[in-house]
Amino acid sequence: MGCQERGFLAATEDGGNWDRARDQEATAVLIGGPLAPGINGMVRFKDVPGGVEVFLHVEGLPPYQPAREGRPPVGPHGFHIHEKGDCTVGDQANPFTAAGAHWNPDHQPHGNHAGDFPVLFSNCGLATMTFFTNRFKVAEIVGRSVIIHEHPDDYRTQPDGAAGRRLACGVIKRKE
Ligand SMILES: [Cu+2]
Repeated sequence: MGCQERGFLAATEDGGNWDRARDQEATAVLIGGPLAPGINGMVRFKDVPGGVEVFLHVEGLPPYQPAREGRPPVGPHGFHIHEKGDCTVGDQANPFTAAGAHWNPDHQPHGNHAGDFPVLFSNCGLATMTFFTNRFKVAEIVGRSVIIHEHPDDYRTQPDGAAGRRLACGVIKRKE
């Protein structure tokens, strides 16, 4: 969607005088699966003028490993919204496939999915990040999931950025 169609600039210049009654917040608790059981973290989504602010705090990410012998590096970690709010582990060797594909409501190529997010940089296992996206409002993502991947996202391989297996999953729930 275009910036003007979404009213992004107008909303920002408005200095925060938006419809507060409709603002929403959601959270997802990230829990590591069998490939990275030490991961735990929290993602918070907050409606702001023109889009959503996303806050992330996660600990227990695995140590960085450089690419070798044709294997991609471990970290920085691909991070996305996936379609389904189902963090069933399933296959221990290839967990969290129940979360489905990347959330991509407007049928964009990977790299421009509404659910494509910045990669996570681990600092001795800790990553914190705050960013803005104008691609959705909180109400659209409640009931979906966030996934942390083993490998970096290259933002061009279709349909998943070659980010590899799924290390952690969290269901996005409306904040009470
Ligand atoms: Cu993903």
